[in-house]
This record gives sequence, C-alpha cells and structure tokens, in this order.
Amino acid sequence: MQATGDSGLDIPWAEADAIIFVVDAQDDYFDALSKLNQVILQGYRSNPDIHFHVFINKVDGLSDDYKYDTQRDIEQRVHEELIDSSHEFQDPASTEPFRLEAEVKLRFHLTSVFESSIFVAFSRIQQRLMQEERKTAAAAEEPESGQDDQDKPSEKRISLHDAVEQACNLLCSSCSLEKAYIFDVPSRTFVGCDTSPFDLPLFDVMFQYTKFLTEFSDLYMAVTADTSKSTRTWSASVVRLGSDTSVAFWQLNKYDFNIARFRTTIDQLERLAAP
Ligand SMILES: Nc1nc2c(ncn2[C@@H]2O[C@H](COP(=O)(O)OP(=O)(O)OP(=O)(O)O)[C@@H](O)[C@H]2O)c(=O)[nH]1
Ligand SMILES: [Mg+2]
Repeated sequence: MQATGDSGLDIPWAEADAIIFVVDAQDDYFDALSKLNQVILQGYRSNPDIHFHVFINKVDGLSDDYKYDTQRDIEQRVHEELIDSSHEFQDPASTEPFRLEAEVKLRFHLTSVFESSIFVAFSRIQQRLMQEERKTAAAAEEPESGQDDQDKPSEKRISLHDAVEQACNLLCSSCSLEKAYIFDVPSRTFVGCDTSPFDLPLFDVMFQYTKFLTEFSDLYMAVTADTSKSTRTWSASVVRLGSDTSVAFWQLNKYDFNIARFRTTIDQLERLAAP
C-alpha cells in the first residue's frame, strides 16, 4: 500500500526545479486531481522549492464560460485537498497552523496544443525559473557570517527575468513600440516582455510571424552566402499589417537559448535602449 503522498513516481525531486502536471479538461479529472495531490505532497516533502505547474489541457474544445468554470473547479478542488493535507506537515513545536496551500508554489495554466496557449504556458514557466535565479545569485553573494561586508559593492544583481523586462520597457519607451517580446525562436517560447498588459490577440500575431519567418528561412538554406560582401549576418524583418500596425523582428544572438550568453545580450540591449 502506498503511503499518503506517495505518487509512485520515480522522480529525482531534489534536483527538480519544476513539475508539469497535465490534466485533460475534456475527460473526468477526479482521479487525475487525486494523483496531482499525491505528486504535490511527495514533491513538497522532498523539495519545498519545486514549482508545480498544472496544465488544464484540451481547452480548445470548451466554450469560454465552461473553460473558466473548469479552471475554477479544478483550482478549488486542488486547494481543498491541500488544506486537508496540511496537518501532515505541521511542526509539533509550532503554535501556528501550517498552511500547505499557501506555502506550495503552484500555478494553473489553460492550455491547448492547437493554440499558442501551450507555448505561453511554457514561456511563463521559463520566466518563473528565471526569477528564481535572483535568489540563487543573491544567496551566493550574501556575505558569510562573521565576514566584514563593508567593502561589498552596494549594487544588487537583478534576476535575468527583471533584466529582460527592463530591457523591453526601455525598448518600448525609446522606440515607441506598443509591445516588445524577446523570443527563443527554436522553442517558440518567449523569455520575457515589457510590463504592459499581456494581450493574447497581439501575441498571436507575433507568434504566427515568428513561425512564418522560421518556415521561410528554410528557403534560403541552400543559398551560399557571399560572405565577402555581407555587412551583417543577423536577420531582421519588418512587415506592415495595416495603417497603424507593424511587426518587426530583430535577431539578438545566433544560438539557441543560453542563459550566460543571453545575459550579455540583454546588458547590451539595455545600454542601446537607454535614453
Ligand atoms: N483537442 C485537443 N486534443 C488534444 C490536445 N492535446 C492532445 N490532444 C489529442 O489527444 C489525443 C491523445 O489522447 P489523450 O487523452 O491525451 O491520451 P490518453 O489519455 O493517453 O488516452 P485515453 O485513455 O484514450 O484518454 C491525441 O489525438 C491528441 O491529438 C489538446 O490540447 N486539444
Ligand atoms: Mg485521455
């Protein structure tokens, strides 16, 4: 018999940063939610820093009203199960009741593999993990106990997530852009955007545009570039969609997503966009 919170899954919990749990919104999800509860309990017990992301998937077949009702229903059920399981984590020495539902890092995403929503969900997860980098970086820079920290520089290292956001904000204000996203083109996810509200129809335009560019770029694969004449090697493209809408694409670096190289690119971008 399984112990409470034993999901039966063989996962190296201590090394996991995030767990994605997919629930089929077009099917009966009660069994899936009790499995999810076991996964959360076991994961949290082994590593309280894990981020749990629940994909409420196949929502393309549901009406808008039903979609949000389903999300509310799932969130509420998961929440209640976490409240019921909280006593398992209660520290007997503490007089404060332990609230697992408040402690666990849990997010829900409405997704469909036939829409951009699944890519938005993966992007959000990526960004949450980039936020986390700040804690690791800050913790690494914290002076060891007993050390004199008077000579420490006062500048705090910000997270990659915040740096991307600042760079996008600067780009928008200096270049009068409505919205700026930084995309990882091969995975079709975005690593960050400016702080103006997320607009799904606007995002979809850009999302389709990057797909179009990727597909189009294959046409040039066989063309041998005359590198002696070339003045630039990175791609750029602008398309005008209407009298007041244009989409512009600039390649920032040459390689697949790499955090260290990407930070350098962001630093350069911030300097360029600075007024
Ligand atoms: N409409 C829709 N279909 C999806 C989505 N994601 C996966 N599918 C389809 O779901 C089918 C696979 O069925 P699933 O229910 O995921 O598989 P399963 O749960 O292992 O199989 P069952 O026991 O039959 O439910 C494939 O045909 C996929 O194309 C989605 O977001 N929306
Ligand atoms: Mg199924």
